Amino acid sequence: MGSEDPENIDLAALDDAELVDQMHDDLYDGLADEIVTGTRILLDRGWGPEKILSDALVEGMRIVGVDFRDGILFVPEVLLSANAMKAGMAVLRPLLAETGAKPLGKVVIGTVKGDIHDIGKNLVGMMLEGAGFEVTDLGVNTDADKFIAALEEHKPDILGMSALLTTTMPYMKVVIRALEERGIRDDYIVLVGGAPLNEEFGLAIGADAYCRDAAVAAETARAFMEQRIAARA
Ligand code: B1M
Repeated sequence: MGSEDPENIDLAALDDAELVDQMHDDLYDGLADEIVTGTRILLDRGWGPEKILSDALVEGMRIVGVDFRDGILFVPEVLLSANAMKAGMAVLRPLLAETGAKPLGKVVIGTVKGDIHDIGKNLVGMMLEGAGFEVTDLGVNTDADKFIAALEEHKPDILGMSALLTTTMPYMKVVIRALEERGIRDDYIVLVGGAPLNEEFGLAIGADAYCRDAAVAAETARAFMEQRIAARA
């Protein structure tokens, strides 16, 4: 596959497994148009958005991550891959967010200070919208003041924080401490996630829960929200 000119490949002529493999290659090569086309073809073939996300896009990004770690890919190439991933996610977003129901609760989410990784956070936001939450996304490199200003403005039920770097994950504790100092920590359900975190870290910093992936984030948010609604009744 690698040596074939992607412009000469008729994606629609590939069977599902070949198309998913080709999409991994196209994500690796940062080909956003091809990722959009491949995503649309899989949707037309009846694939659900969650399956396309996990099998074609997230798995493709995992492969990129391995070669980034091993020094085979560098930041400019990985940025192109990230753009291609986002182009595919943009096609799926309205399908994942389709709910029609009254919002279950509100979420404010952001990637913490010093960290510009946003693909995972964006995915979590999409899945939360799909689970019926109204989501305010603060973007990347979010400091404690910005989180707190957003909590005051939007009055959410849940605060979500994302970190992808071992150097930025401790900043989550800084945000939680800032909430404690203001006496507002218990006003919010605090959920954290990101590849270098684990459950132990989540508990150690005083979050309510660590969420391994976007699906778990949506399930966890829903479970905490149901408890909160029951406690109000
Ligand atoms: Co970066 N990067 N990166 N990077 N990057 C990692 C994270 C790294 C593991 C790569 C590696 O070495 N293998 C490594 C971190 C090592 C470490 O800290 N231990 C790393 C590094 C070192 C860096 C730089 C320092 C590189 C450099 O400049 N020398 C630099 C840092 C920049 C900064 O932030 N200050 C950097 C830059 C970049 C790019 C800009 C090129 C690009 C980001 C583009 C973007 O996001 N717009 C990038 C990328 C793409 C990656 C990898 C390859 C992929 C991350 C990703 O999008 N994964 C990543 C390797 C990897 O993770 N394997 C890597 C797909 C995504 C769907 O998964 O983000 O884990 P993930 O999200 C999941 C879960 O974690 C969870 O749900 C998501 C969906 O299922 N989750 C949450 C995430 N957030 C959540 C929040 C929640 C709940 C669940 O709240 C409730």
